[in-house]
This record gives sequence, structure tokens and C-alpha cells, in this order.
Amino acid sequence: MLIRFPRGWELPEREATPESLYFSRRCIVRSMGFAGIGGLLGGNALAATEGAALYPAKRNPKYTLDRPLTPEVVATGFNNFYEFTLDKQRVRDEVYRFTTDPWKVKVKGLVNNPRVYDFDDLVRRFPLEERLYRFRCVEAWAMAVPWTGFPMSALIREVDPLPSAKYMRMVTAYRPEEMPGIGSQPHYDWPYQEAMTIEEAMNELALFGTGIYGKPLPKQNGAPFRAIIPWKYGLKNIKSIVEIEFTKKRPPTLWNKAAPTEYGWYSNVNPQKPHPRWSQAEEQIIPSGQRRPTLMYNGYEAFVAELYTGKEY
Ligand SMILES: Nc1nc2c(c(=O)[nH]1)N[C@H]1C(S)=C(S)[C@@H](COP(=O)(O)O)O[C@H]1N2
Ligand SMILES: [Mo]
Repeated sequence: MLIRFPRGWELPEREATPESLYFSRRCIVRSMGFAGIGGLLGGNALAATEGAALYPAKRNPKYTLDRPLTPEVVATGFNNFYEFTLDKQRVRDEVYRFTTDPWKVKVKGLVNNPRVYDFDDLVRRFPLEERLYRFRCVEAWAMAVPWTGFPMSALIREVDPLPSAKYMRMVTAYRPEEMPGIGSQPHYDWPYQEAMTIEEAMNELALFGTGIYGKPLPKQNGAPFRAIIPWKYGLKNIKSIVEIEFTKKRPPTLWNKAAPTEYGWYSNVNPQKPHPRWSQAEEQIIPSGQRRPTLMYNGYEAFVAELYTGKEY
């Protein structure tokens, strides 16, 4: 993984939508309600009213931040999604071929209720909420994002893992014809895969994400369905998930397999554990470049420390 800090990160004027403008637009949309939006958008009425019914989801006030939210234009314009390109500022321009509707998510392996969810059903089946979380990439840049999604635990309870299941594996769509980065980086072990223990996935912080900034996920952020695991490095937050499998054996993961000394299987945020080529003691907030001390478990120690007591990762 290349470190490319957004030093001197500058936005063209036309893209720099002030947050205040964005929020007032959102309020207008909300006050128009169902009929207003459908009427306005004509042909797109169905999609628009569906979106209006689900987004913005109610914010869960339990999860608070110690820093301002990252501007939307930054979080949706500076992305890691290697299936498309390694150039973070070009991901959003390379996703146009990627089709995310219809979308199915297959849940299989050691469960009592294996099933295939249609994303449109999935997103209605489990109540959505908004949470403000810190987000920390292993490359040492950090942001703060309003995610929409639902706890992984809700889906896990429904599929009901067998007692022998210990791990949850997640797999990204593999579509070389829509994802130019797969062909240009054949040395990675595609499809992108991630995994965690079921115990970790049952933690209240772990979400399946469907939205960001009060709207459905844009493709560059992992539409329509991704993992949000705020105490782990960004690379664990796998995007565009098509398959979830419950296993007895620990599944391999793309980055851990590619470079095990650089990207641990657990990849919990830890200021004391340097990457071989850089310190993790500090992080750089995007887009300002402000430096802050990295927090143990990204500041979520109170929620997750007990998962790891007595263990060495
Ligand atoms: N499928 C897939 N998921 C992925 C990645 C990727 O390259 N492919 N990159 C990861 C990394 S390294 C980071 S930092 C986050 C970035 O998420 P964002 O673009 O929404 O900020 O996505 C993670 N999920
Ligand atoms: Mo990352």
C-alpha cells in the first residue's frame, strides 16, 4: 500500500459544497416528503421515494466524536478501492462501469439458516441508523464519517451460526470487466476478502454499512453494502460485499496474505505497534493535515478492549 498523504489537498471551487448548504438541502428534501419528491423527479420517482423513506436514518446519539466531521466531498473523493485504481482521487471517476443494482448477498457456511438476501429486502429488513465514527487507515490518515447501516449482530442472529462456527468471512464482488484495477494489479489475490471472529462481529460497534452522509453509499465508498469496523484499520472495512461465510478455520484475508508483517490479521488500531515502514503513533486528519496522537483501538477501547484481554496481537 502506498502512502499518499493528501498534502496540499485542494478542491476545485465548484466541488466545495459547504456543509451548511448540504444540510439545508437535506432538510428541504425531508420537508417535501414522499409525494413531493416523486412528483419532482418524474421517471425516477420510485427510486427517489425509496431513498426518501430510508434516508436520512435516525442518528444514534450514543456514538459521539472528539473532532469535526470530514466534509462529504473529501470522504467521497479520496478513496481506497484497489479493484478500480490505486489513485485515491480517481476512484470516483473509475466506478462508472460498476453495476450495484440489482445486488445479492449470499450467506453460507456453518449456519442454521443459510440464505441469499436481495439487497433491496436486506436494507428494509434490518432497521437503519446513523452513527458518527472515527475512521483510521493503516496509511495513517484519518477522518470522521456519518455512516448509515445496521449492527452486524442483527444479521448474524438471523442466520444463526452453528456452535462450531468461529469466524465470519466477507467477500467483495469480482467483476474484472467492471473493475479495471483487477487487471492492472494481477498480483493481488482477488476477490478482496476480509474476516473477523464472530465474537468481534457481534460487538455493538460493528456495522454493515449501506449509507454515508444521510444517503445511500456512493460506489467509490463501497455501494451498496460494506463493513464498518471503527476500531480496526480501514483495510478491514471491506466494500461491496456479495458473500458472507461462517467458518471454523480462520479465513485468509487479502492484505494479510499479501504482506503479513505489514497488515496483521486482526489489524486493530494500535499506536504502539508500528508498521515496518512508518510509525502508527500519530495520524493525519484529512483534509487539513492536522496531526493527532493515534488512540488505542481508535478511541473505542471501552467498547472492545475486553475482546482482546490476555491476547497478544
Ligand atoms: N473491496 C475493497 N474494500 C476495501 C478496500 C479495497 O481496496 N477493496 N480498501 C480498504 C481500505 S485500505 C480503506 S482505507 C477503506 C477506505 O474506505 P473509504 O474509501 O470509504 O474511505 O476501504 C477498505 N475496503
Ligand atoms: Mo486503508
